[in-house]
Amino acid sequence: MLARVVEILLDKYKVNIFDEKKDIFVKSRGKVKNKGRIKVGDIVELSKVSDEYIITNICERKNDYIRPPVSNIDYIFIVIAAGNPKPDFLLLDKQLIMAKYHNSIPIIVVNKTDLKDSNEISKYVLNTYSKLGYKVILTNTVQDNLLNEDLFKQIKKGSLCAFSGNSGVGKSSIISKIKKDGEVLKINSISDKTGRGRHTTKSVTVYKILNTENETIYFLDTPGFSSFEVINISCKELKNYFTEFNNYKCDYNDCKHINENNKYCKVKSAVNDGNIDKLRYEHYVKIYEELNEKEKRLYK
Ligand SMILES: Nc1nc2c(ncn2[C@@H]2O[C@H](COP(=O)(O)OP(=O)(O)OP(=O)(O)O)[C@@H](O)[C@H]2O)c(=O)[nH]1
Ligand SMILES: [Mg+2]
Ligand SMILES: [Zn+2]
Repeated sequence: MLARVVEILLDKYKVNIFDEKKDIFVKSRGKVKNKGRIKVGDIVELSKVSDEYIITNICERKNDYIRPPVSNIDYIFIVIAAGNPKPDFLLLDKQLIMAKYHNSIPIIVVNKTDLKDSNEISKYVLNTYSKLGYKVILTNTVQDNLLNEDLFKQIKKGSLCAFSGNSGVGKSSIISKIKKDGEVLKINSISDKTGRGRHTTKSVTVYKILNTENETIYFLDTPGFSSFEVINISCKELKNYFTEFNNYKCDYNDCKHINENNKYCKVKSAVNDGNIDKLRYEHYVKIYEELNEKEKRLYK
């Protein structure tokens, strides 16, 4: 019998049985545990042992995220706040890279657009990222303009949508606004003293949401993070994750777009001419250097 893992508790798992559409609690067999950690999003095989079901196998994953710790993600909603906390665009770019690596469809959500001074940030994100082909949604949970219904039409039945982003950007708030069955999530109250969250989400939880066709889709609320690393991608491959570079043909085929002379590097001259966003380019260089350092340490 197949089921989806929807919550991980101390010593058991809550799973949603595919055929019966109901949730039950099960334990796992030691052997499966050694195969790797069971994650929310996993599809698992259940077998009946005496009177109870146990997890006997983890089915092959479509993708396997470390941060947030989830698997089989179809859509990843990358949430930033237009203020409090101040948007971290390096973190956004890193998450976009990992979304592409994992073959999930990224959707950028700019939350807290009710805050004054949020306009400039909204405009920057719209201008920069829509142009690159990313879907951008501006929203806030204070007024009533929620994630628009159009979006729900696009999301296919049974899809897994994970919410990702640093602590306090409003992931849990957005999901509780969307949910129609009235269940309220624990919302992070940011402590004035430390600027850090007090009721931050501690584990991944799945919520069933109905799309406009009344079909079930799954929203995964995940714990926020303060740091994030690009992994499994080499510094050489990194440029393929910045699709805006593809429009320019540098004189050298293996141009890194870093130390090369502007005369030969068309990407660098596009940055100078304002045709490639400067901040995006700076993040490319920064992530390149981080990956390069890591590789040097590995092969030393
Ligand atoms: N002004 C404003 N505040 C918001 C908005 N959305 C959420 N907040 C507030 O932001 C704080 C953090 O919200 P959460 O939903 O807990 O944030 P989170 O991303 O789930 O945080 P973690 O669980 O720690 O990762 C709370 O005090 C919310 O009331 C918004 O649109 N506008
Ligand atoms: Mg939360
Ligand atoms: Zn170049």
